[in-house]
Amino acid sequence: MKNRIRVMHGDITRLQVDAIVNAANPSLLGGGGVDGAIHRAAGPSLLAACQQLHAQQGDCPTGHAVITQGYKLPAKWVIHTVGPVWQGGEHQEAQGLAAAYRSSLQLAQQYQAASLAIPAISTGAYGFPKAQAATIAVQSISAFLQHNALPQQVWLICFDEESFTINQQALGRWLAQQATAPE
Ligand code: AR6
Repeated sequence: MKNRIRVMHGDITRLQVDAIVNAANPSLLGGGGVDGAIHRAAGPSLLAACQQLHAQQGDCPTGHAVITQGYKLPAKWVIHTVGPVWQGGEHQEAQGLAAAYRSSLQLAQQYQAASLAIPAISTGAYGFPKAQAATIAVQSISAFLQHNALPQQVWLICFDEESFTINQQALGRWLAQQATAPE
């Protein structure tokens, strides 16, 4: 179990995994940050697929996720989730972020993705404090993996050095807690 979550420094668009998660917005029509990078790397077919999903389903609410192909990306699938916008912490932001991780993992499992890469959802333009977000990410992912065989491997991908350190620390704390927890 403990080796099934790893923190990695890098660009999510370059990873040879079954599925990557996009930190999207409710319109699903692209944006800046990791969303912009994924759309650029995947090519225009991704936007067309997202437009079609949006036309069918409307806005994607916070904490929900939808899936498309990866098109020109090395990843086969892109799971688009919407994290919460940080509004001070009293607006269910923690629950929304946990739900975004959970929904993404559920779709990965449904599409039989053995390997999944997830960015630090909501910690860029959406302003979620990075340390709190990292703790929620590790807890949400581990809770899911405890009850599910797929995905086998989850990578938390950090684009900047600060996020990398913070997420490594959060994973380290969680592993230490597991080591001392009673059976
Ligand atoms: N690979 C991995 N992580 C990345 C990459 C990359 N190529 N590029 C940026 N990040 P953000 P949010 C990191 O702002 O806070 C968009 O406009 C980045 O350093 O991409 O959920 C959407 O359309 C940060 O740690 O997503 C929405 O409108 C993390 O990804 C809004 O931004 C998330 O930052 C979503 O905001």
